[in-house]
Amino acid sequence: MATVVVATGNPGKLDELQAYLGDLGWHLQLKPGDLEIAETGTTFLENARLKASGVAQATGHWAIADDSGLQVDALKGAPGLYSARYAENDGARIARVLSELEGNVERGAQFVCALALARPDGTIALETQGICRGEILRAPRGQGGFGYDPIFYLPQLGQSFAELSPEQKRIHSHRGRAFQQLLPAFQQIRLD
Ligand code: ITT
Repeated sequence: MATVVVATGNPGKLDELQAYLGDLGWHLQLKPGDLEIAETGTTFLENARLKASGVAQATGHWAIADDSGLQVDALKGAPGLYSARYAENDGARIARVLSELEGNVERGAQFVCALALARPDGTIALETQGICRGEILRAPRGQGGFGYDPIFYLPQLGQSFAELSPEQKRIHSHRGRAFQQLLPAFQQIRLD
């Protein structure tokens, strides 16, 4: 069975990616800890392609990468591509978004997830993007998930991403949606 390297260093993302990919019967391998691919793209898709290609070429295996982030309407799409670099840790990143939105009644936001699957030679076999719209809360809620999940609220469910079960997050989230789009192609693809 061909190996697919999950090209992320983010443990929260890794958990979700492994859960989504688990049913495919692929042999999953973690990205080497010291392998860092520069995210120099200008879009989520470009960065997902760069990470998947770079890890595939460096390891000689198929690789799947996710580039994702939070875009806040009132902050003109920030933190966007810089979501991981917006502050030092998750708590500080959440605090920065909340303080930048303080007193602002416009709370609309979306999470975006780009996924790319690269062949061992680095060429891209599959790619897609999923979006989930919601609102930024005034204070964190919930213990689950990772990253900005405690401040991202889904009005139709009345819960933040951090209050959802992993199954609910899979149905509604940007990453879950991207996976749902690629699932038929994942099931068809021959990894050799
Ligand atoms: P890799 O590049 O190694 O995968 P990263 O954390 O640097 O890890 P990104 O550059 O794609 O990944 O940054 C995405 C950031 O967006 C991530 O660090 C989170 O802060 C945030 N993010 C993405 N998806 C999220 C989700 O489902 N819930 C909460 N925050 C999320």
